[in-house]
Amino acid sequence: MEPKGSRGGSRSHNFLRVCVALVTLVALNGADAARVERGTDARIRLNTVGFLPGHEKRASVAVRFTDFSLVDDASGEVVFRGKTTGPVHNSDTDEDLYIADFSSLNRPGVYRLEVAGVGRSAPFRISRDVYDEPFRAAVRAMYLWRCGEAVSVTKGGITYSHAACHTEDAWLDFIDGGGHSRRDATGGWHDAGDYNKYVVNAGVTVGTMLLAWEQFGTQIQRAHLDAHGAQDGLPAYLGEVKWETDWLLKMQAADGSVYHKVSTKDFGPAGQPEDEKTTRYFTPWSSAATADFAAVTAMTARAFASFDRLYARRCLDAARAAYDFLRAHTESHRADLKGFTTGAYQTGDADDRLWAAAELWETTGEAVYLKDFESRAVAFAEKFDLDWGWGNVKNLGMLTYLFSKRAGRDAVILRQVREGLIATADRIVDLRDAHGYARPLGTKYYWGCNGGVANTTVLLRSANLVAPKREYVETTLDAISHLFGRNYYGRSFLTGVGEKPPQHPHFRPTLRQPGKATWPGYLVGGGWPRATDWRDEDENYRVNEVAINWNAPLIYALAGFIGGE
Ligand code: 9MR
Ligand code: ZN
Repeated sequence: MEPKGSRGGSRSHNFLRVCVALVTLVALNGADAARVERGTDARIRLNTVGFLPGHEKRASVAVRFTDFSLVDDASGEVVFRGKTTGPVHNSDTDEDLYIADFSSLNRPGVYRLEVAGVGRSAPFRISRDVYDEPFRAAVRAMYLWRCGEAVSVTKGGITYSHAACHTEDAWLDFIDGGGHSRRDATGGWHDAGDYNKYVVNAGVTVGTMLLAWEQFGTQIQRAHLDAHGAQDGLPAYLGEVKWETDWLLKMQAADGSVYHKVSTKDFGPAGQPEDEKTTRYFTPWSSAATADFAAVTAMTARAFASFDRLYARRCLDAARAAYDFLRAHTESHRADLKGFTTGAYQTGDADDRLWAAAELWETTGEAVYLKDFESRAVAFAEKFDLDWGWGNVKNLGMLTYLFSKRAGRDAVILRQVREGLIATADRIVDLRDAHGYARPLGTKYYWGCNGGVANTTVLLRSANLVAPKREYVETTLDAISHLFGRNYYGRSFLTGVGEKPPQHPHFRPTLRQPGKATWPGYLVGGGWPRATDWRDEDENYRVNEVAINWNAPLIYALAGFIGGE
C-alpha cells in the first residue's frame, strides 16, 4: 500500500514497500508478477492517453473495492480521493465493474489512479492538448498509407517508410473492351492491412474526413499537422484528403460510372508495398461505388472551393457525370468481381444514392437533387442508424441535408431528420450509460467494431450541433476513452498511442517480420464475435487489422477536441 501523499516515501516506508512487493511476487503466478513488475494493474482500466480539463473522467475497475485516489505521477502527491460506485455488471465481458469518477480533478498533469490493495493504473495526462498528438498520429497514418509515392516519417528515432509502390496501377483486362492495356490509377491510400484500393471504402473514409473538416475546420487548422499534404496555400489536412480524391477521379470511366476497385486477384504476401509486383486490375463498376464517388467529389468541390477553384470545378463536373450515369441506370448494380478474392465491399445502393443527392444539392443548390434526396429520404423509416459504416452511408446524406443553409427543404422531412438524429444520439447515450466501460455501441461486436465505436461520435457531435447537450460531448469522449484503454483489455487500440497499444497489427509492411517497429497511428478492428476475442496477433486479420475507414472516424472524434475545444 502506498503511503498517502508521498511516493518517494521515507526509508522505512520504502523498506515496507520492498517487503510487500516480495511477498506479493512470491504469492502471484507469472502473469500477475509481470503486472506488478510493470507497476500498473491491468484491472484498472481507463483512457491511458488522458482527459480534458472540464470534462468527465472515469475508470472501470474489474475488482471489488471502494476507496481510490489520484496521484501525481511525478511528485507522488495525492491530489484526489474518492469512492467507487457500482458494480455494473457487464454482460459482454461477464465482469462486475466498479466505477471511479474523478471528473472534478482538472489540474493539468500526469497522474495514476491508485486503488488500495489492488495497484495503480497506467499513467495518463490531464491537459487541454491531450488529443492533439493522437489526432496527428491518425492523420500521419493516412499519409503513410499513400500508394504510388515514397513516404517517410521519423518518430522517436525510428523511420517508417516505403518506396513508390504500385506504379503500374492498373490493368484493364476485366473491363469490357479494355484488353490487356493500362490506364492510370496510381495514387490514393492503400485500404487497410492489404494494399488494394476500393472506391466504396474510400468514399465513406473521405466523406467522414470532410465532415470533420466542415464541422471542426477551425480546430483542425490549429493541429500543427506534418506538412506532407500542404501545397499552394492548401491546409495540410485537405492536402492529405486530396491524395485520395485525386485517385478517386482516376476511377471514373468516360460514361460517368466508377470502377469498383483496383486490386490484385488475391491478397498479396507480407512485405513492403513496393515489393508487391503482382498485376493489379480495375474491376467493373458498381452503382454503390458510383454514388459514393458522386457524394465525395461533390463534397470535395465545396471544401476546395476557396483554395483551388479549378479543382473544385473538376470535382463537381465528375460528381454530376456520376450522378447522371446513375439516373440512367436505376438498378442497384453490384460489381462483377469474378476472378477476385480480395475485399468485396458489395452493398445495396439506396443509401449511397441518397448521399449523392444530398451532397450534389448542397454543393449546387439545384432543385433536381433536392427532389431526388427527399423522395429517397421518405423511403427510409429510420432516418439514422446508430451503427453504420461503409455498407450504410445514409447518415452522411441525412446530416448534409440537416445542416444545409439552403432554402427549399420540406418542413416535415426536415423535422423527421432532426428528430431522428436526436433520438439516435439519445439512444447512444443510453447504451453508454448501461455499459461498464461506457462503450457507446453497447454490446454489439463485429468485424471492425472499433470503427463502429468511433462512428457513433459523428452522430453525437452532430446532434450536439443541432440540440446542444452535455451528454453528447461527454459520450463522444467516452468513445475515445474506450478506444484508448477503458476496455476489457485495459489497452489502447491505436498503435503507438497510450498504454500497451497493439504491437502486431495485421498490416503488410510489418506482417510476419518480428522485430520491425509497429507503425504508429492505426486503429485496429477490435474483438468479435465476443467482446473478449481481440488478440494482438498479426495473422488475425479479423480482429487486428487496420483500415482507412476506421481511422477516419477516429480522426473525426479527435478533431472536435483539438486544443481542448
Ligand atoms: O471492414 C470490412 C468488414 O465490414 C467485412 O465484414 C470484411 C469481410 O468482407 O471486410 C472488411 O474489410 C476488409 C476488406 O474487405 C479488405 N481490406 C481490409 C478490410 C478490413 O479488414
Ligand atoms: Zn501502393
